[in-house]
Amino acid sequence: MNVKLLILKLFLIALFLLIVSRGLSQVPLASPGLAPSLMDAQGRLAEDWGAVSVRLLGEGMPEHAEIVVREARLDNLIPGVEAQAQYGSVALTLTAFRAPVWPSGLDVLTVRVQETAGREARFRVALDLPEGAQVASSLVRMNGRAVIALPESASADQPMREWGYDDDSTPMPGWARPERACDPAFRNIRAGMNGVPIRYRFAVASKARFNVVLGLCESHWSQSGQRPVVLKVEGAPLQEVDPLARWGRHIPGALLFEGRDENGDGVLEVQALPRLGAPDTNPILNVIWLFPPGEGLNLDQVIAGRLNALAVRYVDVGGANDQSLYAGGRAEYAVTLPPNGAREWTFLVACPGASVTSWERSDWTPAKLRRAAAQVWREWKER
Ligand SMILES: [Ca+2]
Ligand SMILES: [Ca+2]
Repeated sequence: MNVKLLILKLFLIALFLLIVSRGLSQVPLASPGLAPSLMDAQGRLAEDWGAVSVRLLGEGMPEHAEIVVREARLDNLIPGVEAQAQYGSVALTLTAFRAPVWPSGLDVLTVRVQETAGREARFRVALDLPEGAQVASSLVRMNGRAVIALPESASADQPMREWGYDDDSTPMPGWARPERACDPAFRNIRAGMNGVPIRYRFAVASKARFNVVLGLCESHWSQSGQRPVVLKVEGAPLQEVDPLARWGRHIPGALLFEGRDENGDGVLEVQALPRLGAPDTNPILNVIWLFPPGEGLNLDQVIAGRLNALAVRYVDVGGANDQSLYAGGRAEYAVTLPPNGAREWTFLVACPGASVTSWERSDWTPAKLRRAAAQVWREWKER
């Protein structure tokens, strides 16, 4: 075989593969000295807290539109990413770059829609959000961390689960080190850092009664009096416990509450709250059991995990079966575009290790952020 022809063929194959792989590859978002995030080939902006993507919904809109993601050089200088999709007569363009905001930067995502067929278009712009994300008026939060700043308040289409945490507490798997045989769920906790309450909500029959058992194991403090926790189960008297005074360090303990959906709203609320004025006001909680009502529940057996099969709910707080009350949801904007009209929104997205501030509470504007990014890259190039 002709060697030159073979080389030419191999070259063409390599070139083809390079083009294909570039066309399909993810694009990083970076700023000098900061950890990058990326937009993947499906147009999802992937961060350490999850991924956010944008699509258009509405009557006459296709269910799915092919999205083309490519590297972009904004203002001929800032490395960024641009993604485009066509939904019927509406073109969707996403542009993203990393802004060098102290200390970890933030990703700036601009969503632009343009009507292209010369007729009015009505649809919804939807931000698809990961599990546990909660849409508030100016922010989307994830386990208490502000992860997206919304340019205007969005309507939320957010399915709720039968039960889950509904708070800003932090999961800490493996935090507790129980020194006695006990249910493995004692090892994982949620903690209400900065004194935020830990709150769970369970869908129940209206006015229903339960034996609620809350499991605790303190593995940080070595003396009592540091972290008393106030435990509140709907329908039952409040109980305050200092796990060290009551059981000791690394010793799993449990408290029984005769809970009841007192206000009849079909939800049983369970909370662990800080004891105000205590040296440590970060409440912790290790395990929740909901048992049918009645006498004679043996707490030692509960702690040992031998009665889990009898429980209506068994929650390894901060562990494997823990879940947010909020399933993955969407933040939506209803839009009407006049013929050939366009609109755009700019979102601030938390990148690895950072959180965002709402637009209202920061001095940034999209233009200022872009100027700051351009300046950093100009200086970087000059070096
Ligand atoms: Ca209730
Ligand atoms: Ca747990």
